[in-house]
Amino acid sequence: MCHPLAAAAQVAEVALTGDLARPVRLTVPDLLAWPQHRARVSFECATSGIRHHRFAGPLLYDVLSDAGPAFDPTRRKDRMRFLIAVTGADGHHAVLSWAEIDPDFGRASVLLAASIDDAPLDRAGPQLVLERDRCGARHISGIRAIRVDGGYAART
Ligand SMILES: Nc1nc2c(c(=O)[nH]1)N[C@H]1C(S)=C(S)[C@@H](COP(=O)(O)O)O[C@H]1N2
Ligand SMILES: [Mo]
Repeated sequence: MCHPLAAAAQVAEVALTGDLARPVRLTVPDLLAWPQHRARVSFECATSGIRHHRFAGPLLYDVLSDAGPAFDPTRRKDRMRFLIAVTGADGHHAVLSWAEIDPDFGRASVLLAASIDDAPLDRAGPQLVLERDRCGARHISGIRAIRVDGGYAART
C-alpha cells in the first residue's frame, strides 16, 4: 500500500508568498478550480529551435488576485509598483510586473498551465505560459514559488 505521505510527495506544490493577504500552497489539481484557458504557443529556443505546445490552465492574474495582493484594488496607481517573481524547481526564474498581467494595463495573456500537450503537470508542477513571447525562456516549467512584492522603488 502506498503511504499517504509518499503519495503526497508525488504531487508538486507551488507556494504563493510575499505581500499577500492569503498566502497559500497550491497543487496542480487545485488550479482546476479557476476558469480554464487554452493556449497554443510556438516559441524559439536558442538551443533547440522552434517548439510548439498546447497548454491549459487558469490565468496567473486570477490565481494571484484570489491570494489578495496588498494593494487597494480600487486605486490603479497603487498596483504599479508590484512585481511577481516566478521560480522553477531548478532555480530558473523570471520577474513580471503586476501591471503586465493586469487587465487595466498590459493585459498580457499569462497562464499558470496545469497541462502541457494534454498531459497533466501534477508531478512536475505548473508552467508559466506567455502567449505573446517569441522566445521560450520565460515559459518556466516546474514552478515551485511565486512571490508578489510591492516594495519596489528605484533608488535615487
Ligand atoms: N524550470 C525551467 N523552465 C524553463 C527552462 C529552464 O531552464 N528551467 N528553460 C526555458 C527555455 S530557455 C526554453 S526555450 C523552454 C524550452 O521548452 P521546451 O522544453 O518545451 O523546449 O523552457 C523554458 N523553461
Ligand atoms: Mo531556450
